[in-house]
Amino acid sequence: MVVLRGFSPQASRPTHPYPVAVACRVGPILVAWVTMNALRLRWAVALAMLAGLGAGCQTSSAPGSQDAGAPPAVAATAAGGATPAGAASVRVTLAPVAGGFTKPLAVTNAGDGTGDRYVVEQAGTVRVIRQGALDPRPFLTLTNLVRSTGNEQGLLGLTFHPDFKRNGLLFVNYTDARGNTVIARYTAPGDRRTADPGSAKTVLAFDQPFLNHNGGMLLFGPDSKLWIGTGDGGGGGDPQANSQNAGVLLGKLLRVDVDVPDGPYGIPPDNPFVRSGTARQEVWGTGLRNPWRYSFDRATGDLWVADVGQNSWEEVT
Ligand SMILES: [Ca+2]
Repeated sequence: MVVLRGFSPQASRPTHPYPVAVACRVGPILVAWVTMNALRLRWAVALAMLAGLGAGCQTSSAPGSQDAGAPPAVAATAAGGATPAGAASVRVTLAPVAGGFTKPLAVTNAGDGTGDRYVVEQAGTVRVIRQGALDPRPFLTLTNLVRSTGNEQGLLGLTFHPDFKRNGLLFVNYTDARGNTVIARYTAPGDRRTADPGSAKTVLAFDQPFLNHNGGMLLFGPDSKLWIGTGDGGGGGDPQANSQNAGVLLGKLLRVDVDVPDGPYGIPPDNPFVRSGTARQEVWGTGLRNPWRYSFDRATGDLWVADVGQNSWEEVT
């Protein structure tokens, strides 16, 4: 995990060098309230738990992935085995909220004040928990577009426009029938209770050289820009050296502006590579392997990134 301070377009400076070993399997528990005393550890562990729910922590058949599942427990340890400051006071409570899902890998809300929670199923369905009960009617079904045969493929990310209540816009990230990445915008018309599968507008699409490391996270930052996490393309050990190559979209955090009148997105003028002659201007951060989940700290704006490790460690850096 990498912590990026203040989301300014400067080189990141890791400030919390302690890995967090977390549950990679939480059994039937899908949605859990995580209550801890330390604000930042709360986010770190919550993020890492989501990472564990998804492809990054599953035992993978993909080449180069040896991210075997860990026991269903949460603990925090520092590099070298020491306990990080504050970890002793961490308390975690898990409670089942809803069940009956198939390969759920993300849960989010629309920021619309309803309290509804949206659950992403890997095969391509978005379900909704309304007032504590699972709505039998899917919010969005994309199973006809999504390929999820690979362990790390599928409908991998969902986020709602900050002004969703007014404009009904949401964004998804999935691997298509050919295994390539598609980021698309959909609209939930009217009462917003379902999204229209015919409303798709492709925002960004790019090829995937291997089945694994497809990233998939989407999130609007406090800057109202869309942050897109991309894996290094896969294969194990980044054989194409994509992650450090700012000229490609793989192995990156991307930052784009979807609130533009022309085209699917614009480039924020303060992106770090806008004046580079060789880098992709969408790129905000390089050197990532498979940033499966990330979140902005609501108190500080810090960006926490869970970047799936190669073999031995899932890290907080
Ligand atoms: Ca891939």
